[in-house]
Amino acid sequence: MATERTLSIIKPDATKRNLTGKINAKFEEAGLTIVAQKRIHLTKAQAGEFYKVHAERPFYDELCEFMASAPVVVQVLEGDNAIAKNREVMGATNPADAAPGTIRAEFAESVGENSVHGSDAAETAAEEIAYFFAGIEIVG
Ligand code: RTP
Ligand code: MG
Repeated sequence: MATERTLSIIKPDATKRNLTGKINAKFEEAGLTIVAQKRIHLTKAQAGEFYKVHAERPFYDELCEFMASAPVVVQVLEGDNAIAKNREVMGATNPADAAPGTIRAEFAESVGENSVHGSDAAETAAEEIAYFFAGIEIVG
C-alpha cells in the first residue's frame, strides 16, 4: 500500500461544539497520522476559492457562508491509502446515509453542516494541501 497525504478540514459546526479532539481520535484510531494542523478563520472569499469546483451548484453560496462562519481546523493526514481511508472514516456526505461509527454519522448536523472535509483524489489532495500549508509546516 502507498503512503499518501490528504487534506482534512474540521468544519465550523464541529469546532463550535469543541469536537476537534474526538474527531482527531477517529483519525488516529484509523491509523492516520496528523502531520500538520492549524486553526484558522476563513474569509468567505477564501472558502469560495477552496470550494470553487462547486461554484455552479445551488448550495455554493450557503457552503461558503458556512465555512466562513467560525474557525476551522485544517490538517494534513498521512498513512497507507490516506485519501480513501479518510473518506471512509468521514462517512457519506449526508449524515443520514453515513455508516455507523463514522464521523458524520456521529457528529454531523446536516448534509451541509457535516463536520469534516476530505480530499477526494490524489490530485485534489496535493492542490488542497498546497492551498493551506507550506512544505516546512508538514512534519511526517
Ligand atoms: P467535502 O468536499 O466537504 O469533503 O464533502 P463531500 O466530498 O462529501 O461532498 P461534496 O459533494 O464535495 O460537497 C461539498 C460540501 O458541500 C456541502 N453540501 N451541501 N445542501 C446540500 O445539498 C449540500 N451538498 C453538499 C457539504 O458541506 C459538502 O460536504
Ligand atoms: Mg468533496
